[in-house]
Amino acid sequence: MSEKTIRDVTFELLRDLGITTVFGNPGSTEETFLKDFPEDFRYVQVLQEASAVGAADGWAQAMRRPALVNVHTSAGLCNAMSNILTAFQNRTPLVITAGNQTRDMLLMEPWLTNIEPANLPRPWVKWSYEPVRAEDVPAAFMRAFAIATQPPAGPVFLSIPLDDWDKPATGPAVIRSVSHRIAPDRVRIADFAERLSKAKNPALIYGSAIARGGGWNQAIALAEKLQAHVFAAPASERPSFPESHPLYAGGLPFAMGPLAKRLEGYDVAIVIGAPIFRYYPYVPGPYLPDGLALMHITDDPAEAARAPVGDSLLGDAVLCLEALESLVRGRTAPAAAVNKQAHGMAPHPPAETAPGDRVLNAAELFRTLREASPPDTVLVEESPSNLAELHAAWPVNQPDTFYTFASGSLGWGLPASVGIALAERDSGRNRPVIAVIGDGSAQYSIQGLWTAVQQKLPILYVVPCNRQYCILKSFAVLEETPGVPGLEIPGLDYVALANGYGATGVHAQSAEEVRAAVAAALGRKGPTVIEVPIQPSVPPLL
Ligand SMILES: Cc1ncc(C[n+]2csc(CCOP(=O)(O)OP(=O)(O)O)c2C)c(N)n1
Repeated sequence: MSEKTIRDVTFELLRDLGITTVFGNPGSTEETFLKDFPEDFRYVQVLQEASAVGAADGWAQAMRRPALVNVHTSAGLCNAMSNILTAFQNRTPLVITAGNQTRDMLLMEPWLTNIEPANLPRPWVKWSYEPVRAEDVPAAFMRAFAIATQPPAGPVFLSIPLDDWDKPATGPAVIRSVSHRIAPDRVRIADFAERLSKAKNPALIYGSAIARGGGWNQAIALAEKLQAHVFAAPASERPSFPESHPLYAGGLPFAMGPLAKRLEGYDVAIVIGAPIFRYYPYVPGPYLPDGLALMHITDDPAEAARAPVGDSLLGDAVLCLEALESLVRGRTAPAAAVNKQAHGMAPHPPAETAPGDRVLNAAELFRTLREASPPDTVLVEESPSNLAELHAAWPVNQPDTFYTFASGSLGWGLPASVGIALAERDSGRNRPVIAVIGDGSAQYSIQGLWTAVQQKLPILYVVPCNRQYCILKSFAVLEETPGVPGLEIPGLDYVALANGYGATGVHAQSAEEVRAAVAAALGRKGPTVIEVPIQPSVPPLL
């Protein structure tokens, strides 16, 4: 027996693994873990668990490191679930922990018992576990870290009864390292390269795994060697290719029929680092146009198995790009000029407004925002109906300057931008962070603002206020479901909400007011929320 407690040994393990930041919201079942919190650790306090996981996700992505989150038994875990689901689809390595009741009482299920801790977060974690013995807690953390960081990366959950922490440890923790990238099968990648070399008109479909792996240069090199058009995979959460590059053809639509139509004329396509395919509305049609052969590279066997079409190869997106680039035969003839299309949604139709009562439309707002913000600004997006306008006004041309969520579960962007801004400061990059969050979306994890204030993070939140769930109105047109209640959201005052959390709240209506508000926000030490009314026109979904 060592003199050390389970807590001592676990904190030593975390320190050795480089995990010294804990995002959390505490309860009585976690105080035994947090007791005598070590001075070299940092506790990022968050007021609700969805925001804790969102902030940890943003930080982990922007730091390219796993993050630790501590939430309150089953209650906190339930609050956290929407953003755990998102972290799973974002492929973000998170170790999420919660306390549980005292082992002596668990059998009779006292207050706060997490009665099925391993089941509760499933299926949105890669692994969930409550150690059978207190002595197993440090090794369970090591296993959790290994699973979270190995491909495909993602969240894991550990439940720890509150009386485990002061028990004696059996010895020091065993630290291990694991690999983070899987190399492709050599024979199969050579075959994929040959198929690309022989193609008359190949298309490259790049997914977020390339961006996560830091593979922009490799992505450009393959496209230029092949002189192939590049599409962003539908509803990509991270761009993997410069959007102003002459070979960039835009984002693929997120529905079957339109996606297949967009790929007409290509004979070979390869999806690298994305699912086949991330659809949203059901628009029947073939998966692929006639005559198109599809290949798929992913580091996730389940994603490969799920694909309805295509031949797959397991491997890390960036290692595969490098291998393909060295194996393919280059083309000298330049690719045909691309007919570029904006991402996802169609643009808003022009709205009729009376002169004198002019509010900006989404396109005008985003153009103004882009002009008013520094070139290296990091943009976080959660503004469902305004995607086409945002991507048109704000082409992403530098790596790691755009983040959104892979899941469609609202409430990620606001807290994620807190983690991303914290990472900008921790990494010394110190780029400005602007988050465009719809007036509906901003409500799901609004208390993330408090953490931005407490951490003195100079995030600029821009809330385009159309006072409705606009995208659901677009959906209602497509699905032919008139008369749906609950699509208007009047009466929200984002200036008051911002001030209530200690942030600076500003109302801006004209382009000049937006420009002035952005300039003032960029000079502040803490967060600013700019509420901007926009025209409430409803765009077609596709
Ligand atoms: C957690 C969660 N709840 C509900 C929804 C359904 N939903 C999708 S978009 C949307 C409206 C978003 O409103 P807003 O942010 O104002 O964007 P807009 O559509 O008006 O551009 C809702 C409620 C969701 N996606 N996620």
